[in-house]
Amino acid sequence: MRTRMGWRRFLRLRIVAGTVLILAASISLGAHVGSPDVYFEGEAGPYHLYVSVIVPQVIPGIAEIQVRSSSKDVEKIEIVPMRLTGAGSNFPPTPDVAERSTEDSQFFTGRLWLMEHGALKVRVTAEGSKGKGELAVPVPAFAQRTFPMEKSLGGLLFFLMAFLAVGMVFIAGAAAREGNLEPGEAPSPSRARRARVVMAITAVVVVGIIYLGKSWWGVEARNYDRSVSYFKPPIAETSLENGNRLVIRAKGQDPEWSENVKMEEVIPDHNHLMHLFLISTPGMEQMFHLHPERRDGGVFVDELPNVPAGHYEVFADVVDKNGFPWTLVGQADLPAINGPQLAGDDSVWSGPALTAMTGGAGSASAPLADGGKLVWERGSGPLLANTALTLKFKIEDKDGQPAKDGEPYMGMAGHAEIVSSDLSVFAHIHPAGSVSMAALGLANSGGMSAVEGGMPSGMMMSAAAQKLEPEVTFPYGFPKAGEYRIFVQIKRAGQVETGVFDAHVQ
Ligand SMILES: [Cu+2]
Repeated sequence: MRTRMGWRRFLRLRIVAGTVLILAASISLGAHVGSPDVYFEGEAGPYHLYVSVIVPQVIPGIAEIQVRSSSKDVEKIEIVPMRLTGAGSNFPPTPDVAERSTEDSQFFTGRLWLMEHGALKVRVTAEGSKGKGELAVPVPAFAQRTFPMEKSLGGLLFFLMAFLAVGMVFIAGAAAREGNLEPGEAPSPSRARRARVVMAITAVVVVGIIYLGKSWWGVEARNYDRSVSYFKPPIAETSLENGNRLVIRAKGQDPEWSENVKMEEVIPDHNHLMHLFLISTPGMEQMFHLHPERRDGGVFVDELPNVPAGHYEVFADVVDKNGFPWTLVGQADLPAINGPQLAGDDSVWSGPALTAMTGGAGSASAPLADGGKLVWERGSGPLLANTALTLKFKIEDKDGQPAKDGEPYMGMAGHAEIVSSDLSVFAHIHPAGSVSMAALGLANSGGMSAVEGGMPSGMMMSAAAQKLEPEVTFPYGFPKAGEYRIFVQIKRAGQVETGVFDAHVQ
């Protein structure tokens, strides 16, 4: 009886220890590099919402959801996680009600368990005086790294294990020696001998169980490590052919990646299968935003334009068939290249090297190629890491007037690329936020099919349809403190223009 109690405690300990390992083990990246949280702005029916999803450090883990309504008439927000595509994307579990802030009635927060890796979405339902509205925010969920177990916790668990193991041996011995003695009877020498044999056998069994436990632990930990490397940014292997043809091959950091994620099956994301960024390092004086073509075998190629010789960091955005966004990362050492004129949606910027900025409020401005400028309205106070922000840029023409000749660039009012000086962060964001536009299309089409051109219906703007406002905004949160360069790209009168800002984030 006592032995069975010991067993149960031992098993419970193993379960506790296993849970601790799993919880301690994971974290998550995403569409971008080093920028896993999701910032999104969009319409839930009649309500305009800013949604932040702070992804968990572990999968399974808890995501924090923050929703801000721009109007006062939202009474209730419900949130629920679902798969982005396939079975399950149309059959949500019961949603959670987000808690309304007592200080700020337009702000709602909630916590959701994300149970699996991969392309998920959080469906947000808003209810208020104008009725009900709904939107879905794509969330790439994955493990980012493995935490080592804390030394003190490991020591405590080891002590408990040793205590239980030794205890079990003695309990078994005592049971064999004294288990069915009459009251007052002393154990005979033969019973004592039998007890020693039982203790020896128990010791062997206990050591065996501990060994099996360790193997199981090892398998779990290895699986976890594999999933961490699976979701690390895949490698963009680059080579140069025929003088100016850049060839890009994708290779996962885990062998299974290349089996699951096929470049032949990536889906278009705002008009292109791949958005390729070449950024000269370390100064970031050159930035190319190009759109390679896919060849047989899932290889991407780009006929490079004129490129100064130098070392370039390569970031290549693709979205897999399940709507999971990947940024391939690589390097290219390029000679001076003479290539064709830029065409289509391709663009280039060159300018001064990244400068270390001191934090500060107010506005900053960046010159545009036609003599106009972009003015960043930063508001008051320093830029804070891990804080939901709206990056707002006014567009002025060469006379200092609000620009009236703005046009959509690849269907949107603007594109921004945010790169940290140490290259550990790369994010390609839009006025809808840090979500992949292709994933956003899937999230809001019931996950049934890819959306035309990789844009959510209703968000694709035709160039002729309207002249844009002389301002562009991007919801975003910087993932950590440091120096950043922000490339803001807009289109005016048929020309893509890029304004560049350096920012210090605290
Ligand atoms: Cu873009």
